[in-house]
Amino acid sequence: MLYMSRKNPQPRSYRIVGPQARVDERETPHPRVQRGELGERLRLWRLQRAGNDPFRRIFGGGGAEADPKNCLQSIMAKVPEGKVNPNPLPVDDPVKMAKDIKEVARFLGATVVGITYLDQAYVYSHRARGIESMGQKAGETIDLPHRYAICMGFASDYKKFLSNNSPISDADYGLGNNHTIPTTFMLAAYIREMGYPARAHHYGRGEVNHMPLAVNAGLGELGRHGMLIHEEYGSRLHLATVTTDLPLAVDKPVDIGVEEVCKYCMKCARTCPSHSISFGGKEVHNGVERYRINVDTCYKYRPASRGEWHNCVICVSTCCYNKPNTWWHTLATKSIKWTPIPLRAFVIVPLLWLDDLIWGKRPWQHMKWLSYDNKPKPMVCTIPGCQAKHKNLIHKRLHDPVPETRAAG
Ligand code: B12
Ligand code: SF4
Ligand code: SF4
Repeated sequence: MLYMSRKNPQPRSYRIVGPQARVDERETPHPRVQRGELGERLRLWRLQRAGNDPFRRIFGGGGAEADPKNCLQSIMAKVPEGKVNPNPLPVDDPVKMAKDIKEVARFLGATVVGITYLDQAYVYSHRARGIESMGQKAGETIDLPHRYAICMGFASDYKKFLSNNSPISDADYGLGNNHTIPTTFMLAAYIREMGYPARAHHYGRGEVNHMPLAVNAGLGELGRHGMLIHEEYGSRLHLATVTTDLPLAVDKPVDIGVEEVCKYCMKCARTCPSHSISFGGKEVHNGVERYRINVDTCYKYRPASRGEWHNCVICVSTCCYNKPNTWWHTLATKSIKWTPIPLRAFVIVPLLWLDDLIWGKRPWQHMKWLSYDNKPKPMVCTIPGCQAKHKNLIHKRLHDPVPETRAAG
C-alpha cells in the first residue's frame, strides 16, 4: 500500500515527492545479511561476532555464541505486552498531557523527547522475526493502528565515542542501545495503566523506522550521513519510540541549519572508511528526497574490525554537531540557527574552518578504560616469513570528493 504523508509541515532536511511504500522488515539489512544476500563472509561474521568481550556478549552483539539469558535484548524481546487498564483517565487537555508524558519519559531515562503523529509510511509492512509470547509470526503483516508516536533519544558518551572505532566506543554504543529498552517498556506500561493502548519499540523489538518519526517530532534534522542530527547531541542519540492512542499534542519539525551545514561540511563523507557517504546531493528513494548512504558497503566494513569492535561510529563522532555540551557549542549551533537562511553560509564556513583546526579533520583520541586501550595495533601478517609492519586498524585516511582519487585512495 502507498502512503502520502500530509499531516506534518515539511521539514527542510527531506522532501516528500511521491507516495511512500511501507518498508518490509524482511528486506532491511539485518535479515538480508542473515540470509547471506550480502555475501557469506558477512553472514558468518554476523553469526560469530561475539568473541570473548563480555560487553559485546551482554549488549546483544552476541550472534549465536552468547547466552541469550545474559542479554537484556534477547530477554525483553520475549516479554509479552501488559493489558490496558479498562478505566481510562479522561484527557481534557492534550497539550498538558504531552508535557506530562515528556516529563515521564525523561524521568524514566530518555535524554530528549518529541511527539508526532504515527505516519503509517514508517511502520514496517511485514515482520522479519516472530515472537511467540506476543503471538507474532515471522512474515506476517504488521498492524499498528496507533495515532501518536512518542520519539525518544538516548545520548551516548561523547568521550567514549571519540575512541572510535574501539571496544570502548563499542561498549558505549551497546549500552545506549540497551538504555532504550527499560525506558520504552516502562513508558508504554505507564500509558497502558492510564487506560490507553501503547507499544514499546526499542532495540530488542520494534515495528517502526525511528528516524523519520524523530525528524517529524522535532528531535533534529536528517544529515548527509543519513542520521538524525540533534542540536546539542549531534547524532550520538539512540532512538526509540512508544506508539499510543493517548490523546497528545504533537510537535513540529525543527530547522537547526543542518541543510546548509551539510552542503559545505562533508566531513563524514571524507572520513567514512568504506566510502559509503556521498559527496553529492540528495537522492529520491521511496517517494522521499533525502541524503542516503550506501548501506551495503557500510555493513561490509564491519568485519574489517577483526573482532576489535562491532559498530562503526566514525560518522557519528566525526560530525561537526558532535560536541560536548558546552557554552561554545551552544553559541555555535544557535548562531547558525538564528541566522537568516540566505546568510547562513557566512557563519558556517568560518565555523567549519575552526572545527577542522581545533577538533581535527578526523576526530579521534587515544584512550584507556578498564583493560581496553585503543592504541593502533599493528596488523599481524599471515604470510610466512613476512616481517613488514602492515597498516593498523584505525582508519584515519581522508577521502577526496573527486571519484577517480577516491577509487585510488
Ligand atoms: C538496519 C540498520 C542499519 C544498517 C543499515 C542502515 C540503513 N540506512 O538502513 C547498518 C548496519 C548499515 C546500520 C549502520 C548504522 N546504524 Co543503524 N539501524 C538500522 C535499523 C535497525 C533499521 C533501519 C532500516 O529499516 N533500514 C531500511 C530502510 C528503511 O533504509 P533506508 O531506506 O536507507 O532509510 C534509512 C534512512 O534514510 C531513514 N529513512 C527512511 N525513510 C525515511 C523517510 C524520511 C522522511 C526520513 C527523514 C528518513 C528516512 O531511515 C533508514 C535508517 O537509516 C535502525 C533502527 C530502526 N528500526 O529504525 C538503526 C538505526 C538507523 N541505526 C543507527 C545507528 C546509530 C547506526 C550506526 C551509527 C551504528 C552502526 N554501525 O550500527 C551506523 C550508521 C550508518 C549511517 N551513516 O547511517 C540509529 C540512528 C540514530 C540516529 N541518530 O539517527 C538507528 C535509528 C538505531 C537506533 N535505535 O538508534 N544500521
Ligand atoms: S558507520 Fe562507518 S562505514 Fe558506515 S557510514 Fe558511518 S563511517 Fe561509514
Ligand atoms: S559531518 Fe558535516 S556533512 Fe556530515 S552529517 Fe555532519 S554536518 Fe552534515
